[in-house]
Amino acid sequence: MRRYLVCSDIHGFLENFIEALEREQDVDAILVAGDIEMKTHELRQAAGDLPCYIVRGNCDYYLSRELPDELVIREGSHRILLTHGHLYGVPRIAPIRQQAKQKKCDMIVFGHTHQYFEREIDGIMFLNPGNLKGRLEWKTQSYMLIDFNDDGSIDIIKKRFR
Ligand SMILES: [Mn+2]
Repeated sequence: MRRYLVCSDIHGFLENFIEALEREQDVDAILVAGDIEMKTHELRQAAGDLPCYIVRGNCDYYLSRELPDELVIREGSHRILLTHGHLYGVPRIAPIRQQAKQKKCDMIVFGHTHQYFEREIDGIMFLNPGNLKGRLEWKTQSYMLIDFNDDGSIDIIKKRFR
């Protein structure tokens, strides 16, 4: 089994990202679906040796040379489209689904809405981990774990951060 830690919309709250990582010890890779609002190297430094895939959100306009708008990540038989979602008008389903089909992806990880979401639609798994923005009292943050099992199945685990 390989476990991914998936988060989005950190909006400068590096300490929340670090804390989520500290809580999850058995992680093999990290996906960040944009709106980091910090320097890319700060995030990468916090991720340490773990593979860390980051895409750019609408609030990361100043990182256009460092971060791509989207990535396709292969894990076993799965192909994951990682993109913030604003370019496809999320939470609208159709445009981002079209892109996933074009890229032959069976999973989409996006953010932007700050709302946790997991649903299989038309054979594609739509996943939004919610947001890691804000301080203790906000109590709206979440992230997600994806377990890629050896038999090819996946398990999605919602993690409330506060
Ligand atoms: Mn956004």
